Amino acid sequence: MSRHIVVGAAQLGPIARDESREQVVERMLALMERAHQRGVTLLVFPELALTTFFPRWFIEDEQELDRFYEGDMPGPATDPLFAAAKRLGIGFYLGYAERVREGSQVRRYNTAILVNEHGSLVGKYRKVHLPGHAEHEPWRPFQHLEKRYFAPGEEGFGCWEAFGGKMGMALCNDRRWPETYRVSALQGVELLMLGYNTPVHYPPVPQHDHLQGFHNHLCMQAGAYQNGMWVVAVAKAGREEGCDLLGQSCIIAPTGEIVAMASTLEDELIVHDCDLERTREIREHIFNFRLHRRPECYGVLVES
Ligand code: CDT
Repeated sequence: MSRHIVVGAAQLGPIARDESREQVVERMLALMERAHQRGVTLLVFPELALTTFFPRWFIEDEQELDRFYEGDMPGPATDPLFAAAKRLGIGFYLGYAERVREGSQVRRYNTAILVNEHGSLVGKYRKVHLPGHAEHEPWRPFQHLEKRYFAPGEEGFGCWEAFGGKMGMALCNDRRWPETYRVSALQGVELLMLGYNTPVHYPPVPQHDHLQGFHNHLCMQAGAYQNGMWVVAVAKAGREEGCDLLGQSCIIAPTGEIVAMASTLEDELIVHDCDLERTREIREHIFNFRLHRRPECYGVLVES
């Protein structure tokens, strides 16, 4: 028995600070069209896919900051993505900066949504692990102010039934944490989608810069294998406003093998025909949670 889903990873090259939503959406629509031609029914876009990676700047002017967030999803600029989903019969995962009014407060999240092949919202995920710092640190060549510009997601990791399988969502830094995969797998997730923006230079520990590509794949291949799930990881890549962002978007099988990988730092589509039944090769054997897990020995994981 097999359960196939043709998945595309739509890597984006750099987005300039003054690039409009319409310009970015145009690029995304071109990738959707190409994906459709290759039989893709689920297309994964990066984290904060609609704008430049703005946490690299300390922005004091609220109005200027708000330019990078979406109030409505879909809104006038993003509606064409939903229309294309419906027209082409292709669902998508999209990362964006979300601004919502909660009572009298404005809250901002680093968010991803899953939209189905009819253009309807399936689910929303708000980033759990926010990296970086909250205050301006002028010693850095560029900032990483996610802790300032976003509130951490409170709902945690979910599992959404769509595309004939069980889908999970995460965002960027989440991929480095084993809990992301395990909490998702325990809910039955068979395919985890995640978008990322990863600067090649890490100012606090620059001696690791040459390991960025290795660490990227290391954690995701381990997460895929140890939890028997497909992982679709999609970069915003290339030199963006003077900051180099890692590429190497990839699709990883439940065996931990990379089955497709981007080879440029530009807008690029990679595709793989994923059989969701392959999760069983791992889940019914080496990592059969029911037979072999010992949660009674793991208490410290949630107590500390
Ligand atoms: N976007 C994001 O989460 N980026 C981080 C950069 C390293 S921490 C400053 C990442 O984990 O790739």
